[in-house]
Amino acid sequence: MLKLDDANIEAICGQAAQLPSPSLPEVAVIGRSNVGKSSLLNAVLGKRGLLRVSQEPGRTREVIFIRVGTRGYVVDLPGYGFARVPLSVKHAWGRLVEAYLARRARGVMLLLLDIRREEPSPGDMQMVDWFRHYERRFSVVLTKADQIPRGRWKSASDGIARALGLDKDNPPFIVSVKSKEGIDSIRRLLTQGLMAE
Ligand SMILES: Nc1nc2c(ncn2[C@@H]2O[C@H](COP(=O)(O)OP(=O)(O)OP(=O)(O)O)[C@@H](O)[C@H]2O)c(=O)[nH]1
Ligand SMILES: [Mg+2]
Repeated sequence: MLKLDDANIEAICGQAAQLPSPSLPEVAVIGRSNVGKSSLLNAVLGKRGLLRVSQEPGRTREVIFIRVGTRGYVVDLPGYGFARVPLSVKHAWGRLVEAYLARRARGVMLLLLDIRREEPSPGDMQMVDWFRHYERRFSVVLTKADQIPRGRWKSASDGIARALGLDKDNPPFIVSVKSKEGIDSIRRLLTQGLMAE
């Protein structure tokens, strides 16, 4: 497996114009605010304090490019769906994330959803529409699996897969940074994504 711990933040972009043009493959995480994007990347990269984690939704407002060795980038995208922000901030978010997708970098997108949510939010559905529109490959990752009994994982996963219209051969991954469940499968996914030609 790729050595993932050689990971360092290389660029933080708050505006579309600051996004670097794509060079190496990128694996990017996106999802509702507070779903656990930054926590998952810290766990997968084995660096606890690399990205800020917070109780307070909307912590990550920029696109953060983390360089992994010489192979490529892992990208932490800002979350959506937090209620108490001005409309201007929501518009800025949309422009930034859509510009990110439109760059058509090689690699894969990881869409994170909280395993406790019974159905995808409008923001989640919008992301899937954008992935399809911009022809970006994506996988779904269900986070915080420690918060529901293991016996409910499969029905939760099947429900989300159905609601998002996922292919049978690309089912959701199930993870918890607390119990470490599924972290290795995301490391493998990342390794494959960063090897993409
Ligand atoms: N129980 C549990 N809590 C988690 C898990 N992953 C993340 N959290 C908690 O969820 C909260 C949000 O985590 P973040 O990683 O900051 O979420 P984010 O998606 O990066 O949020 P934004 O940057 O605001 O978009 C923090 O309080 C984390 O400790 C998990 O697997 N299990
Ligand atoms: Mg974050």
